[in-house]
Amino acid sequence: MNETTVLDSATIQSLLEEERWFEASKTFREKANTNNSSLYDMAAHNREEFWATMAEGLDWYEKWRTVLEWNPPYAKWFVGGKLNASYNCLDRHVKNGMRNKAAIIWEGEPGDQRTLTYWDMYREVNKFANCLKRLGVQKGDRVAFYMPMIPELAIGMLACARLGAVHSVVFGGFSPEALRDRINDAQATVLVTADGGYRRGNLLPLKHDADLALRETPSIEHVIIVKRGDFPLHVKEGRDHWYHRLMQEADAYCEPEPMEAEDMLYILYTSGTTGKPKGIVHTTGGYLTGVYATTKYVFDLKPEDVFWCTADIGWVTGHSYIVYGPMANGATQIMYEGSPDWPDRDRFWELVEKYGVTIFYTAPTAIRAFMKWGDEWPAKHDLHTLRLLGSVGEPINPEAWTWYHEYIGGNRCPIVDTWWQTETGSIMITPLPGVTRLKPGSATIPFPGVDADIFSEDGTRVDTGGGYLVVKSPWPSMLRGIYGDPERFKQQYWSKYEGIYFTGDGAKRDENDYFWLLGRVDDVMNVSGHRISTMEVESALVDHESTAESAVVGIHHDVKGQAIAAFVTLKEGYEADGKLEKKLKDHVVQKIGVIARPEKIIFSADLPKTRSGKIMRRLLRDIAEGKALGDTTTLADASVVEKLKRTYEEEYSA
Ligand code: 7RM
Repeated sequence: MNETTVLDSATIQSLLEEERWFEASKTFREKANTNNSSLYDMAAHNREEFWATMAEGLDWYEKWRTVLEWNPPYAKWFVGGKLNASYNCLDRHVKNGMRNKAAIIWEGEPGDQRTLTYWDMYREVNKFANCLKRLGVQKGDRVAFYMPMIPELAIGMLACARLGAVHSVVFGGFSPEALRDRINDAQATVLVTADGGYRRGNLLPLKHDADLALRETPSIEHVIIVKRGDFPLHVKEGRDHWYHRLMQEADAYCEPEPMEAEDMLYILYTSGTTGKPKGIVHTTGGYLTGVYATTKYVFDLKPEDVFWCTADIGWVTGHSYIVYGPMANGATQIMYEGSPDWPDRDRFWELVEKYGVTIFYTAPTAIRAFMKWGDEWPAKHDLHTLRLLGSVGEPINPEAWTWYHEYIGGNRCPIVDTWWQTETGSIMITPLPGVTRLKPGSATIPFPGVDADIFSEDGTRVDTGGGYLVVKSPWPSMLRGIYGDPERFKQQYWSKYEGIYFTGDGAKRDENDYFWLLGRVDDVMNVSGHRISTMEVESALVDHESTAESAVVGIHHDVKGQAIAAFVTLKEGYEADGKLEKKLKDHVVQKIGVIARPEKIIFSADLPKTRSGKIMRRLLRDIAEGKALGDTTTLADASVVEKLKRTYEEEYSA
């Protein structure tokens, strides 16, 4: 790594350079689902034909007439085609000799276990679809879910898909207000919840919280309660139904509804920068094609694999890479209810060993926590079954990448750093592990058929260096809109460049045409006219032996416009003092250059994160500029930022 690049205030400067290459072993490449350039070549030759070939991996009742109709910003894929997502995830496997293959190996936080085969899932989904039907749910109706990580969540979603009902899953850690707003926006008629769930040994009283939301959700006619534990709750006669009671009386088979490819499959809310959450809309044929193809080729998924995506199903990662992608591929997977540090910091590695996990997909925030906790936790377990690792959710800095590669992957497993969004539906920029050589910290190149590019402010292509990440052509799993808000859809994603999807992320392209994600463009700092990405300064800090995690923000500075403030979480055993502060500043200067020297370093035991684990720099900016805190409702733990604010004020008011 060294200092680079000329200054260009129109784009984002890229200052860090990573020079190491990694490649999958010869055996891995020989056995990989794809190990040459054929998919890239096919897509480069004819993108639509490539996606049509991918769609042929699904079962269709009727084949499409037209692959793509594109009226920017509205795309229709596989027009005229008919299919059912639940059929593709279940029936076809049951019919093809996989009836007794494990679909979901589930473990609860307290240690309880269940294994559901494809036949079990098929039977449960059919019955639950009949329960929903009996309560009046029809094609197109919205069904909300507010659930812990238990198999019934996947069962419920697939039951909706079977009927053609639209699911809207609200993460179980959200507040009653957040649930209420999302139910009302979608006008859901049924809510599926549970008595509760376990998190770090505590009980999440889901039905109790749902009841608070239900005071102000007039569209809800029925509530279904799954019994997870023995959590006290109130049952409202007529409205509330126990899942197990309904299931006792349900018929065993429910004919899957043949859906138009463009019929809605689900809505998933994602919090935008301003207040009101956006209901991202995904449809059936294109979405399923995207998640099916990426699961198969990015994760190199084989029938014998044990796949574990650690995300909660309440996020898009769980929708695409627990429910639809792996199940459309007939995968065997692990589903775990709880947190990685309960009862101890090796819970994940215990599970990997116990179930012989072969493919492990998690987020950088988790990897940095593992680093902070120390190598001794994974070292207690035999992780030799792992053959492929994945990362998603934030840029993974080279230091964390290297740690993951060595201590979890035993220097043996390729790492797929997968860039995508709720809006993109499936993975967009990623290595194919049997084909693409890896550089730690780079998500490498676009998946075949994905027309991603980097633009400068005026819409010209950035050949090498930093700019805005865009997608120039439609792709099958792209969002079809924001539920009930076409104006916001256009404004948010399609107004920066005509007919081109704007991701909101910054990225740079290196001399090998590799993409490096630089974080949200709203977070980019401007120091003396130089646009510097948060990610690169954070990477330089985490590169220091003492630092586990960091978040940097630009704060007002009379002379420079902005100065850099860095929040730093130290690894176990390091002391926060003035000496270390100076060392860290010098380290950034040495790695990047004097331009990136942080003005302030603020040591903090925790950083404010969203409930899906992404650092919220906006709030750190408020703290460092001494302002009142902005909206904190999407935080995982609001006390972190309150505490940080108090410490900061004490320190800097003196
Ligand atoms: C899957 C998911 C989307 C935002 C996205 C980025 C960031 C996600 C990566 C990443 C760098 C990655 N959906 N992001 N993956 N940044 N490298 N591999 O996270 O809708 O919740 O978030 O997450 O900023 O725009 S999401």
